[in-house]
Amino acid sequence: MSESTPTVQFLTVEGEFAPSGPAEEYASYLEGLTSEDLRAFYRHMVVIRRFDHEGTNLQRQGQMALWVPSHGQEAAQVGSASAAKPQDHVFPSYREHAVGLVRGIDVLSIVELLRGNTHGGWDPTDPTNGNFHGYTLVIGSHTLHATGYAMGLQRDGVVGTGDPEVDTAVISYFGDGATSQGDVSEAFVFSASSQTPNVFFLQNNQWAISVPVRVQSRTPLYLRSRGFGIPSVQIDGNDVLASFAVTAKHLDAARGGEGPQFIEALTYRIGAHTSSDDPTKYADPEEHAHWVARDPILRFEKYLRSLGEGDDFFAEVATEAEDFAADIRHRTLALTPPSPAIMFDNVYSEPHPVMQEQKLWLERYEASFEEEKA
Ligand SMILES: Cc1ncc(C[n+]2csc(CCOP(=O)(O)OP(=O)(O)O)c2C)c(N)n1
Ligand SMILES: [Mg+2]
Repeated sequence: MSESTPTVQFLTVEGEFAPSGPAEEYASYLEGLTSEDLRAFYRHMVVIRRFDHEGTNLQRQGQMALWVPSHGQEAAQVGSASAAKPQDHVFPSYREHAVGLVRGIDVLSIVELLRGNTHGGWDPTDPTNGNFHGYTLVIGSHTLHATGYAMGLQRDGVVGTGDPEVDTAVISYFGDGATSQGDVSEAFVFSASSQTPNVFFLQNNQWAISVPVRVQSRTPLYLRSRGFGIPSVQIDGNDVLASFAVTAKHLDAARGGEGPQFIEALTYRIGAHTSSDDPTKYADPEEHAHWVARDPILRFEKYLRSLGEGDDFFAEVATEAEDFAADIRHRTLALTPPSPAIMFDNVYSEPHPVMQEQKLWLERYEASFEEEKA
């Protein structure tokens, strides 16, 4: 990895293929991509953006308590997630809708989680969920979970065997604000000490709610891991090819037993932090416009057109995204509230007398309303 600052970029803002920064170190990872892979990158980015807008709409219509937008971060997420192998494990924070889509979860379960219908959303141990672990709202805490999981993989003997079907890595996603948390520093310490197969993927979207990144760090964030002995690289996070190639290479290194790796993807949170936030109170409209001009989807569309992709394909994807959003809306409106009694079910792994007592109390309490009516 390069010691100098240049950011890895393959696609310019205008969608031209012009590798810059230490891009050459990663170029071979693009060679295996087929035109079907490139179309899938585009399709995933467009579908998840439409899903994200539907999420905001549904929250505004009272269908969810909260929505966490991902608009603007599609290339960072789709590129990196597409670089992971099926056996790899993924530890997201709470904005990684596109990563979940690529890993194969039914993203309706994100809606169910934010609606309060479920406590966890999806079961990460279910093989159909792509080793996509639960969303984590406690900032940075899951970098420790990811490190612990990677230490477990070492003990299972599935790191550095040289067998591409066996070797496994862990990728964790977190934000610029999270790098100020002690948990992330602790994860770096344990990961570097044990040389675990972790890729730490930072989406620097320039904001931690209303706190801009410049207030949180005097140095570029990709430099932070180096003091812990973790090599790092900064990429243009709005370039899906950079995100794919760089993550693919560093996941390979992690699986191969070369220890932890850190990637800082420069991107931007185009929307609000959550549906409870109003960025017009603190965000600079000029900065916003600067990043809108660097939109990851438009850039990739220009690139695909330059390769000969025509209107039919883009129209087909637009229709697919509309249908996807309509299906999410339809299934959200069909959700029924769960029984309040399920809140006791997974507090402990085994039945517990205090939980049992509280569950019975709630049942009697609920039944008292029926008695009142009778
Ligand atoms: C330990 C902890 N402290 C504070 C919060 C409140 N909080 C929620 S999101 C957030 C900002 C996180 O910013 P960043 O890591 O950049 O991620 P982003 O939301 O930008 O994706 C904060 C401080 C929290 N959820 N957990
Ligand atoms: Mg942030």
